Amino acid sequence: MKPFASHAKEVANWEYAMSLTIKDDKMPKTTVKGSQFAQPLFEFSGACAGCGETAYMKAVTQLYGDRMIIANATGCSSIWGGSAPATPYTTNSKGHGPAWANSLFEDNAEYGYGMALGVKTVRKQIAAQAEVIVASGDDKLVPAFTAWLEGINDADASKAATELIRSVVDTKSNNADVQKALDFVKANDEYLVKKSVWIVGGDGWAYDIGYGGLDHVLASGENINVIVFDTEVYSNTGGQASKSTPTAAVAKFAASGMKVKKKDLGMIATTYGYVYVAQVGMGANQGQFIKALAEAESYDGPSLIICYSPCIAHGLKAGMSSAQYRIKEAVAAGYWHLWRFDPRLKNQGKNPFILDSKPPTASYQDFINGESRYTVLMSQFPDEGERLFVKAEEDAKERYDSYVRMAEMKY
Ligand SMILES: Cc1ncc(C[n+]2csc(CCOP(=O)(O)OP(=O)(O)O)c2C)c(N)n1
Ligand code: SF4
Repeated sequence: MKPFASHAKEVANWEYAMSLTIKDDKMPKTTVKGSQFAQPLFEFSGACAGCGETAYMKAVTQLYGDRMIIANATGCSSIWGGSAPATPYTTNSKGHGPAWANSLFEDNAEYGYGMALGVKTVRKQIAAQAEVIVASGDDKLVPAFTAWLEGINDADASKAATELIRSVVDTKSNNADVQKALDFVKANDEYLVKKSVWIVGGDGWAYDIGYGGLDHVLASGENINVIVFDTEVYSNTGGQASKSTPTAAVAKFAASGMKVKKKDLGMIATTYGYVYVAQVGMGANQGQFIKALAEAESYDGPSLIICYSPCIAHGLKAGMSSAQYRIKEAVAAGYWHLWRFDPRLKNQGKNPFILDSKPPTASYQDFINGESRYTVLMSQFPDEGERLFVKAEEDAKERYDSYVRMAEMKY
């Protein structure tokens, strides 16, 4: 933090920057480069500097923010995402931006599921009214409503058709049923564009306390997207161990190091066969992350993306400014693995599991020695540290080997 006066000269630069227009139509947003020309509808969050969680959310809003609905589990993401009276979520020049809400820690998946079902129900009702309008044969109305019905589940097509509908929806009709239908469409205008529902939260929510609900919602087959910011601890309440905390890491309730292996939430979700799952690490492979986002969002079913998120609770020796670089090192050391499971590939006779991580090229032990959540164990309980550091590496290798086996399966 610096006194405002020392930054006053930046006001003119800010004003100039704000006068520039967004140029997001030069290349597809689903590429790394294209995504970064799009306007983030998430800015100025209250997270710790370098927080691994927020960078993911910023990118999601660049791709889908103008039609996003977010159900946020309690945790850091509900604090940096909604530190009243301000919110980092914002709108574009058309006034469109994410709709955001936070219910409880324990019911967030169900909360987002309800939102998805609610949106689906209203859109079905609009579709029924649109059919009445099309059946009337009214030349002025039919093209717009036909276009909307045809593109109802396509984001770009529904956006274009929504503009057409808005240009004719105030037409007065002598047909009472058509007039009633037009009134209904106008009253529910905000649901015309296809929505993108995102259920987000931390590992304490997803792996532990909200897991029953998350499992229920993934099993439902509904078209929802889930993002888990995996900091491997309950960050917001000061770093308690969750089922995501890896062997040997020291956390509250695991003061002499976590004794058991990290839960593989992603692999559990793949057992349904119809859930899209990805494990990503932005700093290790931005392309893989953006690809996973686009695949998850376009999948007409449940999707789960687990994002490795460095946190102040990790005690990075290189400091939080190295957070993205640490993700890269985590993947190189075989500490974190990148993969995707796309059920659509099965229909093409292909293996749905794609291992994006290469075999480790760096030392696992060097990696964990870069974080005080591990080194504190060695200094306080050296014997236990020796044992658990070896086990931690074995556990990570066992996990990677299970992915290799999945990737080699014949379909
Ligand atoms: C049922 C319930 N238990 C505990 C809490 C307290 N609580 C609020 S946020 C939080 C930690 C969240 O951790 P995580 O889901 O990992 O998210 P992070 O903060 O790491 O992003 C806890 C324990 C709560 N709000 N509700
Ligand atoms: S405690 Fe961790 S997850 Fe929470 S805002 Fe800070 S860096 Fe991010």
